[in-house]
Amino acid sequence: MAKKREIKEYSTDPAAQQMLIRAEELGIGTAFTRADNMVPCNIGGAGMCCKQCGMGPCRLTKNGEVGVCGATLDTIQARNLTRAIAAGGAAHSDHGRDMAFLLKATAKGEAEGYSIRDVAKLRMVASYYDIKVEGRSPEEVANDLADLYIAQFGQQRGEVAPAVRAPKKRQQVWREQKVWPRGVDREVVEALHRTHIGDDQDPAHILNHAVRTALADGWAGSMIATDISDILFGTPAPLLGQANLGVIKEDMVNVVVHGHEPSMSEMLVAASQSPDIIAYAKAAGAHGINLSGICCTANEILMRQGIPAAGNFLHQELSIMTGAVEAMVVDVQCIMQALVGLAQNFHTKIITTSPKVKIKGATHIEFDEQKALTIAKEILKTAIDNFKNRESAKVRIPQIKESVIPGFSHEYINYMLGGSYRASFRPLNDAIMTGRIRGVAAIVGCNNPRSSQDYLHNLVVKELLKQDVLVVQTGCGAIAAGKLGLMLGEAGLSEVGSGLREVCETVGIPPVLHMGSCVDNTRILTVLTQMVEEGGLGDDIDQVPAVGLAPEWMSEKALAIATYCVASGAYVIFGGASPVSGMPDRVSDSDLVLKYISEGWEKQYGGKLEFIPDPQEMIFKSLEHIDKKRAALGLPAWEKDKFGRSGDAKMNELEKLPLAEKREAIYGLAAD
Ligand code: NFS
Repeated sequence: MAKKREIKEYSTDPAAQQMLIRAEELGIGTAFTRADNMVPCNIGGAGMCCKQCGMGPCRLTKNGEVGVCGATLDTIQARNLTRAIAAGGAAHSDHGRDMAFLLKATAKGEAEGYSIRDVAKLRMVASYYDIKVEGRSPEEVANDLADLYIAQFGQQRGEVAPAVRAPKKRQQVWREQKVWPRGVDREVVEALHRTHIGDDQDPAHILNHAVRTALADGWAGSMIATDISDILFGTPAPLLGQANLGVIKEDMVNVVVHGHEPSMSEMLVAASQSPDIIAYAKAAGAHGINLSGICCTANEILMRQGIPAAGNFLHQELSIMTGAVEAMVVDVQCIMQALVGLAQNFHTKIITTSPKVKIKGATHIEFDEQKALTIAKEILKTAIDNFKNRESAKVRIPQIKESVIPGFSHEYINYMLGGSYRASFRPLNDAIMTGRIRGVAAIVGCNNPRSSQDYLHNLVVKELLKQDVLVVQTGCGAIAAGKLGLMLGEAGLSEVGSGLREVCETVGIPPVLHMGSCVDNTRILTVLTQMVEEGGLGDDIDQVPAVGLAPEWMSEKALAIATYCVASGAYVIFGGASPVSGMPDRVSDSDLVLKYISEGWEKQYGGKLEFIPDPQEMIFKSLEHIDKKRAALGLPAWEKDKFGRSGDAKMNELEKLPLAEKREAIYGLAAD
């Protein structure tokens, strides 16, 4: 029986709560209420349903039961999980492919409005693959790099190139386990082939290919996407931005950009700043044009351009509910079909732009990189023309927003720790080795309306910060922390453990570092690799005191990310329900796959994937793992309040002393 939750159970975000009250007033359904009405299928949810052929679907709910073809439960679960990972990896990687084509077109001067903004990054990336950079123009280098990257998708044999950036020991593990991806498309196709009726029927063997497919995502498709986004749009560095629905402005034409690929959103940003578009908006009676983002597109333009984020995944419907959005422009991924129906209650136009994504009832203005700026202007003019249709009586914008400082690329972290001439991860490693920083947690991933929006994300973040764990974030998790004000230098520090606070104060960083979109989880792989290479924290990623968490996961992409992180050596904890939980209370051995991706993968890769719904247990297991890794490295056990006697805290204390004592303590000057 469906249970209707209270509004405060839907979301911990006060802006979201205001909009959900508004939705109730208007009688409009949202993902939150649909989640109440749609009780999830407990058989499919546990991975116990096979619908791979027309003899089924087969639901295996009794001991020893098999499908019509004889497939056992663990084979079915392995197939289901592998297909999800393949779909998630395909989504990221197809984004990477389009970026590679865009780089090629830009190098050849065929992409209107795009240029190579970060030549230093281009040269650095090219040098990983021995592409000649000396004496060549950026376009020549970019052309070669684009060719090499495009080839990673269709490569049939050998090893995908970007994975050579992993620690040497990790590369050996992949070779021994025979999971080094050959080519991105090949692994995805083979995942679909192997999981077809009557193919691979050894669960461990199927899951090994899931690993290879996920690695093709993390160490190729997604890594390519991140590299090229930085090359074309600039490697992120900290800047000031804002997050939450309060960024929507009543007196402006509001355009919300939602989806994933920066190729389109960056061009909309450029178009929105052009004088002719601003004049067009003013002529329509608005004060100007105001762009904001949802989901990973929000992260892309927030961290590079400071364009505000209207919110994360569950804010997509709520932003339209403000009644002040002239157009929501979408490209690919995480776009709810419900948007079109919802928008009909207001004047908002839903504009699809990708040749891959159309939604019935939406306006389709197809994006084409050869005429990108022209099309971006056309999209914005469509939004401006819609301004006159806004009904002011329907406008309710929650006046809630927070400042955020995003943009912590691995290049910037490196620079920030050592300056231009001594850029290095040494200070970070040293802080971990002394115990000022206990370990690192990457807290990433989606919102899921089955749990209270942002609750798990922010609870886990805040508790780990108290324990001196440095937090890095991407995706919708990053926006959750941003909305709460945890991504500002001073704002979060009052709640941070004394050792971590000391490091943050000394270096001048927030305790929660925004590292970008979900595709940018590859930046975390790079950081971990650089920490290993810096020395003192072991010789492979699985030895670093670090964990990855996705407390509110829901997408197949999240499963692909989890798997490539595990295969890179990380302990990954997901909140919510496991897609392969089985029903161990009713069907013995229905958790074989669940155990395999934890204990089995740990033996092979040193990393493991676990699903832990209880946040306190999530936190406990994270700390236990970090401490275990510290002990294995021979590092001192973490001690609460051992540090924190230097930095701002000490100076503040000294400031309170009488002048003579202060002179002595600070400057070593003897009292007169
Ligand atoms: Ni990631 Fe980004 Fe958000 Fe989840 Fe969707 S936007 S790619 S999948 S919901 S974090």
